[in-house]
Amino acid sequence: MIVGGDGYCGWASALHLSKLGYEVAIVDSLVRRLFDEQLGMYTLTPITSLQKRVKRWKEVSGKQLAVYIGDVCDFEFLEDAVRTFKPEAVVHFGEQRSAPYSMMDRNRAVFTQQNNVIGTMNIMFAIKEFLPECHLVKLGTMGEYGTPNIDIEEGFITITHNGRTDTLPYPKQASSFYHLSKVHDSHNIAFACKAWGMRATDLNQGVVYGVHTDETSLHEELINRLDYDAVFGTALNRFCVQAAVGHPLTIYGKGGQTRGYLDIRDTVRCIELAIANPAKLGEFRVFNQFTEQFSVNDLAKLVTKAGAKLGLEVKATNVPNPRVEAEEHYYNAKHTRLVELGLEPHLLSDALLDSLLNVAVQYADRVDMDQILPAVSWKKISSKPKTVVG
Ligand code: NAD
Ligand code: USQ
Repeated sequence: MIVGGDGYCGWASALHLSKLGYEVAIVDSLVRRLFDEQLGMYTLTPITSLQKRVKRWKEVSGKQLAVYIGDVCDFEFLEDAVRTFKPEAVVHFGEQRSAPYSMMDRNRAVFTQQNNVIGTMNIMFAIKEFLPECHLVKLGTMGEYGTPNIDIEEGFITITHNGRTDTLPYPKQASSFYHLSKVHDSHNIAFACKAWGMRATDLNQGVVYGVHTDETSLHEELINRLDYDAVFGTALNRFCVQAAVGHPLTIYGKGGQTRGYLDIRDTVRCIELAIANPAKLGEFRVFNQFTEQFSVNDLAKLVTKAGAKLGLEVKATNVPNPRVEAEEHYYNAKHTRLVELGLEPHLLSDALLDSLLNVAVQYADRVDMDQILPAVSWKKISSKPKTVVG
């Protein structure tokens, strides 16, 4: 059961698992499409309705995806979906996932934490009551750890303090109300594993880039979303679109911000590996799900070089950082557990940058230049609703 299966990571994962022969259900409230409407921001790629996507997948692959449209914060809806479909694993992508969205105003900050924390708790309760053997695979984020001045471990760190030693959850220093919602989720899930014997894998995913996977490339109606706006667009995807339309690359502040990144083709493979190798009953596992780390300046250089090869003259600009975050810092995060399970990373290559830039060029006429510069400030967030229109 893929919760959030109409979204960027969820759609690609649902098709990948379906192709592998898993029986797959998509659960989604379609709230993400509503945010796009409300903010007047649209994916670069023209995605079709979930109904059309599912029909096309049946025609292309012969495989049927079950679909449950509803909100996982509504327990009655979730209970019905879980009792009908009886999943062996629930992959939970279904959250409000934008840091800037969560920092727009009080309303959206509260919505983000309510939607994410309660949705996850409902899934935990549904598993406990109806399917206690079911494996919860939960999408967390590398941003739960922040940017500490020591190496980041995979979930836990062994500390010796006043002569005694223990292995403890790695300290969390999230830097938006969105990233904090993931911290709260992780704590709730860890507790449920301990208290109820639930099995769970928390995938602390880095920033995802790319658009095509083997399955979404099979037909234009299966195309995935590619966000480039300043609210939902993420760094490398944004830079490729900016390069394609001749907008200077928007480096926030000094550009030394370093994060873990991965190709969407590796996201789907990581989900496959987590499901095929489930946690034990009572176990709370944490995997850091990324393949390489880059600073924003590194990404800008790579995109500038790749753009030049395609004849694009790419410039970069340092815009005042709308976020509160370290702009120069140490960063060294472990990411071995998924590789140990068999992940063979698609490292960021010229070929991928070429293909992403080409997709951006192909759909360049869909780009709304007004959505590129950031308009959400971490410091200026207030209780007054931000209407954004105009
Ligand atoms: P997305 O916004 O494209 O998709 C999320 C989907 O979940 C949407 O289709 C939305 O309608 C649905 N949803 C949200 N709340 C719901 C609810 N209460 N009930 C049912 N459906 C709901 O996001 P994405 O980029 O695919 O991210 C998926 C997950 O992966 C998120 O949890 C995100 O935090 C995590 N993640 C994403 C990235 C990234 O770079 N995109 C990186 C790390 C982690
Ligand atoms: N950044 C720029 N310029 C831009 C966009 C971003 O310099 O035009 C910088 C940001 O300031 C930040 C870094 O790039 O330092 C990453 O920002 P991002 O918007 O690409 O990613 P982030 O806000 O962290 O969120 C994304 C997803 C989120 C996921 C997270 C993984 O939206 O769902 O949890 O990546 S991680 O970053 O590892 O926490």
